[in-house]
Amino acid sequence: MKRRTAEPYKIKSVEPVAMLSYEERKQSLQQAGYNTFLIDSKDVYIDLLTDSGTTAMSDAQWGALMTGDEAYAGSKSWRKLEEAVRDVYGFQYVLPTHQGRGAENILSQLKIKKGDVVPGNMYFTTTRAHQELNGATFVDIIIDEAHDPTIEHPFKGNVDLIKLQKVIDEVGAENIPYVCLAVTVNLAGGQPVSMQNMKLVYDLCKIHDIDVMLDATRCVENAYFIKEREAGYANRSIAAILKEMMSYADGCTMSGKKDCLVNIGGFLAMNDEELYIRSRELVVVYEGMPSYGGMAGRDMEAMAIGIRESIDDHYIEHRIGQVRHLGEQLIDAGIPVVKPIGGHAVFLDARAFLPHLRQEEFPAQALAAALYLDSGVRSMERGIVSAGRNKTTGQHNTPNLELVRLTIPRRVYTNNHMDVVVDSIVDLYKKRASICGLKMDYEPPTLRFFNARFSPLSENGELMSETNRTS
Ligand code: PLI
Repeated sequence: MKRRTAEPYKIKSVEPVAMLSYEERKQSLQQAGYNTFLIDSKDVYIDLLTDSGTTAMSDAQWGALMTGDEAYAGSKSWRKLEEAVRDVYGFQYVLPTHQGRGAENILSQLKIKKGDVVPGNMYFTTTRAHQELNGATFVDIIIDEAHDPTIEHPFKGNVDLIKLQKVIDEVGAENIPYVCLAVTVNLAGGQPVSMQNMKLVYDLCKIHDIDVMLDATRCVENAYFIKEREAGYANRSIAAILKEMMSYADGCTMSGKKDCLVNIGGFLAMNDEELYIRSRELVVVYEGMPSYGGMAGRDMEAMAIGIRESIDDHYIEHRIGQVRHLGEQLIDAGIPVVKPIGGHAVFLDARAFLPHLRQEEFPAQALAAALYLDSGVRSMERGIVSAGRNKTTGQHNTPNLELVRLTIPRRVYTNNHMDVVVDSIVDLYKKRASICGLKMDYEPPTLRFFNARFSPLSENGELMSETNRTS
């Protein structure tokens, strides 16, 4: 018999969660315009909206908050953070930012000129927004398999080197400010990039004198998949794998709110001194002094510790295991999900779940709303709404992947919570034919998924049949 393992932590402090009735959830959903981003957290039972900034900190991190040095300049806490980033990731120069998009803003402003092309392994919303705001066009160079939720591939986040070479040939290396390589790839389903692929991308870029900038937001999760799946890495520590990954890049942007195990913060890191000096100037303009960059001293203390905790082999094994605990039960129940199960979330395939809906009826948005209505579980649309509109034609971008993301906060929920989520989704799947599409009543001009409002397309105004409804 396979021996079971449990969470590698004890619970020291608890936060009660809301358990609303069906009628109360219905009201909350209507008030939120059927957009899970707009539901108040007090009305949510299990919150799988995001793994961003939702981490439970350790006792060591909470303890360190008291030691935060809140000096405006030259904070001791900053030095600890800088040292942790250098030790764990290996980049020479580090600048703090208030979160990941702060680093994306600075990098994009400094590297991009109007008309440039930024190749990347699938877009991320804020990352692409900053590239576009600075006049670049994003080109997707991820392998084709990443766009098909049913294909099992151990490294579905890999770059297709032929696609990358083609972009270089077509637009010229001088018009490619950098290649943006995400490890893991959020919108592909938390899928990893192999070490071999990272090295090949780096080698190709160096031939053409193009920088590789990592989106390192979930790099520790990526390292775990390399250890598990790539020949030659099974006996290497996560710390060693992570260092090697970073050696195939010129720098990175980081949202500390994910793998750095904190609730706020980020950084921009690089090896190029000149880029560092220019970045430092912009940090002062947008973030604050280069010794706090939008973070309080106590936040930097917590992040310095979180970075070191994140490379603990037991922590990361449990983390990926919990995501799998949810995902594999759904697969066993015949629920269509993105395969293989990725690092930070399980993604429901809304096209396959609700085949009676057209993409313009926002199937993933409707499914996320239905899940909340059924059980108070909050998830997130990652499909046509998140993809926004084409800059030139004004039409909806229509991604192949029309997904609902069940994102698992780090160290927050137990596997019992995951089981409750499974039960709700299995019940919903039985009555999926009764779930109707949505129409968009309000569409914000940028990053529309955050604030868009919807209503059901059914004649009676209900999102789904109320027979067999939960209490
Ligand atoms: O939310 P920020 O600004 O700290 O980080 C932006 C960001 C950059 N890259 C990637 C891959 C992300 O996933 C990311 C933020 N992700 C969020 C908020 C999420 O819910 O996935």
